[in-house]
Order: sequence, then C-alpha cells, then structure tokens
Amino acid sequence: MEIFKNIPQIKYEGSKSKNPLAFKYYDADRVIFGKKMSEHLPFAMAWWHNLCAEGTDMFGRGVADKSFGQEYGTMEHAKAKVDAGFEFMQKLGIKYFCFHDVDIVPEAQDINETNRRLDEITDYILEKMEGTDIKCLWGTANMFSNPRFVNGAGSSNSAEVFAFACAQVKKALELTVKLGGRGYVFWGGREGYETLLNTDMAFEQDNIARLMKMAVEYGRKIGFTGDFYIEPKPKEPMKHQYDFDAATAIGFLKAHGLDKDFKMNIEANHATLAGHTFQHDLRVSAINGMLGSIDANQGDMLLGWDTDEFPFDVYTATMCMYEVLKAGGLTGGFNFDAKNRRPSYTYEDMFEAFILGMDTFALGLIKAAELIEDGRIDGFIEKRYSSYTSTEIGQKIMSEGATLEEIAQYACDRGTCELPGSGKQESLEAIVNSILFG
Ligand code: XLS
Ligand code: NI
Ligand code: NI
Repeated sequence: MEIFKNIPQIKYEGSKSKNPLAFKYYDADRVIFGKKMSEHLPFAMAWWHNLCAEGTDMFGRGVADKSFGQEYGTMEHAKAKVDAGFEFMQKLGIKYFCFHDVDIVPEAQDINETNRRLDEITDYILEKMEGTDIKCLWGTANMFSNPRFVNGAGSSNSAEVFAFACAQVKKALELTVKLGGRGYVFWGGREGYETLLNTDMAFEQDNIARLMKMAVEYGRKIGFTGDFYIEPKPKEPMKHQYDFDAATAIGFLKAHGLDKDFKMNIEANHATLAGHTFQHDLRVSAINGMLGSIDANQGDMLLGWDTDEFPFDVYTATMCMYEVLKAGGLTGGFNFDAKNRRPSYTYEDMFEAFILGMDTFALGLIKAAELIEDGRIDGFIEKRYSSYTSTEIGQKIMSEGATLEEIAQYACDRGTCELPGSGKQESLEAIVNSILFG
C-alpha cells in the first residue's frame, strides 16, 4: 500500500527546474573524478528523525503525523514505519538507512521482550531489503533515552546500568550484522557529567573504553568487519561530554588502544557546537586516517544547541566535499541526521528536505571537484611551505638528526628574521567565490 500518495519518484531535472519535487543538482549517474555521484555520496536516512520524530519540543507536542495509519507503540506501527521508510528511500533513490535499536520497535519494560521485538522487526526489514539495493549504513544502541541512563551508560556510576548498556550494545551489534551494516556508532550523549563534585572522571572514561573494547571483541567474533565509529559532540544533553570533538575522541581512542577499530562519524552541527567549523573536524579526522562517516546536517549559528537542520549552506558543503575528496572518500556515508523544522510537518516537507540536503551536497561535490581541478588553492598551500624544501635551512630542519643548537645557530648568524609571507586569505576566498558563482 502506497503511503506517500501524491509523491512521485524524484528525478533529476537540472538547475533550471522549478519543480520542488525534483533534484536540481543531484544527478546519480553523473561522473565526477571517475566515480558516479551516487558512489561519492552514499546518502542515508536516519530512522529516528524521519520516521519517528513528530516535531515535539520542550514547549509543545508533536505536529507531524508519523502514525502511518497505525496505533503508536504497537508492532503494527513499527512495521508501518518500515513500509514508509522503504517507500521513502525508494522514491528518493536513497540506498542506506541508520537506526537506533529503539527507533525500530517500541521499547518494552523487560529487555528480553524488546529483544524479541527487535528480532521480529529485523526479519521484516530483511524481507523488505530483498529485491532492492537498500542497505544498512550503521546501527547503534540508544543509551540515552531510557531513565536508567540518567548518569550515562558506559560512564554510569551503577554497575547494573553498565550491564544493561552491554546488553543493548550486544543486541544492536547483532542486528547491525544481520542487516549487513557498514558501521556501528557510539554517540556518547550521556557519557559526560554535570558536576565534578560527584564524578570520578578517570574511572568513567576507563569504563567507556572497557565497554568499547568488549564491543569490538564481540563484534569481530560475530563477523562484523565494518568500522566502529565515535560520533563526537561537546555537550547536550550533558553539560560536559567526554567525546568533545574529533581531536579529543581520537586521543581517547589512542590512549586506550582502540584506534585500529574505530573511526570518526563527524556531524556538522556537533562540530559547530564545539566551536569548530565542520571542515575542521573533518580535517582532524582525515589527517589521523579516521574519517569514517558523516552525519550531514547543519546548525543555526544564532542558537547554542543541536538544531539538526537539513544542509542548505553550499559553502560548508563544498568545503566538506573538498575534505572528503582529498581523503579519498568515506568508508561510511552521508547520514541525514536532520529533521524538518517543526512548522514543516507534511509528508511533502519530508521529501523536500531530503531533496534540499541531497542537492546541497551534490553542489558541494561539483564545486569541490572544480576547486581541486582549478589547483590554485592547492598550489598556494604548496608554495606557502616551500621554504622547508627549497632553502638550505629548511632542508636542514627536515633532515634526520637536526639539533636545536645548529638550527638556533642559523638564526643567530642571521640576526634578524624576515616575515613569513602573506597568507592571502581574501584572495583565496575570492577564488572560492569565483568557482561557486562563476
Ligand atoms: C545526537 C546524535 C545522535 C547520533 C546517533 O545529537 O546526533 O542522533 O547520531 O545516536
Ligand atoms: Ni546530533
Ligand atoms: Ni548524529
């Protein structure tokens, strides 16, 4: 039964099209740098925002109807969400989905009953996957909504809560493997603290690592060959979250010997909450060989929380795709961890939001490829550091066994130092504009 009745198959019509239900830039088969757009941009639908969230906020109830004709809280409703999700993805040509355990079934009082429901629904999802090219991008366990996680999951003060976190991670890993997921995500939403007056920070961090190590061991044992991801976020819901940003999370992984199995899942809005640009956290991940996957959304610079908006900012998308192209692509994909604004509550809005997001990233890809092909930015960067290869003192600094004394001697022999050369920021920004706007 068709759920989104008035929505046709979404097609590429080109940038001149005025049809709101058509792609203007996302042309799945267009080849850029030898790869189809659809391969550069493995887009994913986030189950939670798209099929579950009804636009509830701190001050008001839901406004979007996500019942899909069934009673909330029932397995019939869970199945209707699967039907809606697959129809939605097929109409948009989206090939991946991401889920939390409790997005796909109503959570029961007893975890054993929840697990039984999870088995049932994933059988149904598998059935739906057959005959389509839709796959799972990543799975995760929601270890932040249930009241037992009030003090965190791996970082909880309660050993009993830690055990329930293990049970959820174990099950979510099994489901991810069952659905052929490429990755498994840890987003430490409540892994943090409110006050150090009641917190043993070292103990909590060691315990998070303990949980992650057990997850890696178990995952590998049951045949999970994909990447584990940490999704950094500095705050919200906790005041201080341990996975503050990419640099912090990478340091944590290295300190605990987890860096071989983990990569980063970088969310744009989380990077900006940490006071960075999206591009910054992508670059930090990439230079550490840990750029795995992306939660594609954007924040509002006037607001201090995770607004999870659909990507609209082409500058940001361009610089994101510049990082992704330079890194040789993602092992994961682009998950629209994004939701419609509360007043955009119709089915049509859901499609138009994805069209906006997909077109924004398609434009970003096209423009990033042009920037790289143009070569002026890369050329400038290369020249900017050339004193390390083209001058005698530069070569000496870079040589094996260089000592502080001999390098210092060079400076003293010179007596005064020349300025390091203009950074040319405005000139480079003008290049970006000329490529973006022709
Ligand atoms: C919340 C996070 C969350 C993760 C998955 O801010 O973005 O949605 O992506 O748990
Ligand atoms: Ni988020
Ligand atoms: Ni996210």
